Amino acid sequence: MPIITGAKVVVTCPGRNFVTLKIETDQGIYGLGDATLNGRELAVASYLQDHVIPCLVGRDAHRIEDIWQFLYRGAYWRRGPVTMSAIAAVDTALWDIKAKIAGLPLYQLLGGASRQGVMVYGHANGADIDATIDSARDYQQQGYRAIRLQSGVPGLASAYGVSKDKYFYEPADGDLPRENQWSTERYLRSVPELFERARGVLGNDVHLLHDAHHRLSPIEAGRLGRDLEPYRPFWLEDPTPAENQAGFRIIRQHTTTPIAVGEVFNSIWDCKQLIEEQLIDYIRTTVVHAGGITHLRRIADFAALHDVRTGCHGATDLSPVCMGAALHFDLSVPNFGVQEYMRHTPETDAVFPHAYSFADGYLHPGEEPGIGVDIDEAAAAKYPYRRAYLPVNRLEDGTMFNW
Ligand code: CS2
Ligand code: MG
Repeated sequence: MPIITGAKVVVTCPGRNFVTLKIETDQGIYGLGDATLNGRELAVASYLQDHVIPCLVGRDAHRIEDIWQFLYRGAYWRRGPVTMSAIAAVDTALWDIKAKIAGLPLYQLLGGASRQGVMVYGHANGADIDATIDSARDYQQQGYRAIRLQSGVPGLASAYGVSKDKYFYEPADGDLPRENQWSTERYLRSVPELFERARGVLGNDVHLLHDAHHRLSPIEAGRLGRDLEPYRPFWLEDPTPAENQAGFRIIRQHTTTPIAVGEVFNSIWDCKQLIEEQLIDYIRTTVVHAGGITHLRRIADFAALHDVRTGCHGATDLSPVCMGAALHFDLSVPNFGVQEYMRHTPETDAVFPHAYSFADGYLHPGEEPGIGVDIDEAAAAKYPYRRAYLPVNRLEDGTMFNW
């Protein structure tokens, strides 16, 4: 059995911060886990370095479930994004080790492939509707079968998901939180026009998605969902903050537009009511923030009982280590829906060489043993941590709001 001999936390910033856990064993085989929590990276790095790693040394790396339970129950202070990201990193690294020792790509240990590839969605965005549709046509020409549309809002200086760069979207960009201004009324007027014009240009054979990014009330979300129904969106994401899971009953009363929620969730308990009352159609939890492969499989199986499919988060602030692990999960999970795919920059890809590849609108994790992602520690060392925050939002009257 492979004994854990040590572990290290690698913090690097090739354009944005990433936190990676590397667990080493007495068989010379190591595993990687993503531990990146955008805007709070050092909290997870310390949780791992100062509290988790001392407990790992000497343990049997094959005992993934036992170590998961030890870290979850043994923390006493259960759940939360920091704790569950740390547990996720350990879990992912141990699955990486197990698969490497077995000489198999991780998906083979999760039940084998359930599909030939993982359908992904790209991020079309622009300062206005015309620019957003141009961006969407670019993604369609690249072969994407699913495209998210995020456009600037007339009268607002900024809106969620609109990137300064053509392809790479990174929201955490200030060494103190940048203050944006928001108007739900302006936003609600602009999205139906975006979708009407996009459908007219892109046609009906491409899935179109949209992220409301926690900014509506349930009744506003019901109205937007109903306004978008003629354009058949694949999903409306994060329509309203999801602490109040019962609030989604109001959305369901007003629209058949599919709902996707969960990228900020970190355990099955955050989404239990949403799933069992079928208040959502896609669960967005992902490997790095929801306790790793082990817990994500539990969430997916619970979702499958209630006709809810997966739609894992895959933003640039989730490292290629998370993307690689997620793709093995996606390839195998029976109730797969779609995988988000915000491409990383060339600098990031150089720090994290990986086996996954894109073709014809699908990603595939590759056939390398393990998760098929590595870290070049010499390259990582070239990019020291740089504090960065996600923006905050205020309404036009100055009221603090949701970003
Ligand atoms: C977004 C993310 O990808 C998404 O759906 O909600 O870009 C999110 O804003 C970032 O991951 C926050 O760090
Ligand atoms: Mg989102």
